[in-house]
Amino acid sequence: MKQQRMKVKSIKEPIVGIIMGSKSDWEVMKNTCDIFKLFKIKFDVRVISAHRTPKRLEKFISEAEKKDYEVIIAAAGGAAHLAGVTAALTTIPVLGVPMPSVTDGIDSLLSTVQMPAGVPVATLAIGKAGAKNSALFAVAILSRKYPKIRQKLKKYRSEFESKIPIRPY
Ligand code: RP5
Repeated sequence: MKQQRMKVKSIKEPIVGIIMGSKSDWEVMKNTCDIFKLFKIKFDVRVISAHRTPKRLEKFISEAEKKDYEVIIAAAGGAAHLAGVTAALTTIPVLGVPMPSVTDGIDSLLSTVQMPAGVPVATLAIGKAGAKNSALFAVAILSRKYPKIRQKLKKYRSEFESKIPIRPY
């Protein structure tokens, strides 16, 4: 049987979409963007709310499908349904980042993580750690397809390890 060659597209165009429910989420979510900048991975970042701007969400998802995004990161706080609704509208993998809120983000975490079986959202930690890890998780996904990203991720991990002190004082 003839082997099919997998077409790996060039990564000059964004392959990651980052959406957040409010401008007030930016302080946390800029940490996600900083990681992608470090890896020189292009992304598209927007304020989109599942309940405040549902039409904007539909439009974004249809563009993401057309542009063949490989991952979408969705951050929201409170009764956080943005990641779940996004996952319902596309088969592009969705990573959810719960934003800090009036209950320290516990409401956001539970709203994002507790997806009933069938439409998954891979949920990261609340706040800054989740924001950074969402990007690193996306980088890990992309690294399976793009060898340059894989090399950079390995370098990043080894530098990360070398910065951890041996003693706490
Ligand atoms: C959510 O409501 C947003 O994701 C944000 O975390 C939270 C509060 O939004 P603002 O009232 O600050 O706009 O939809």
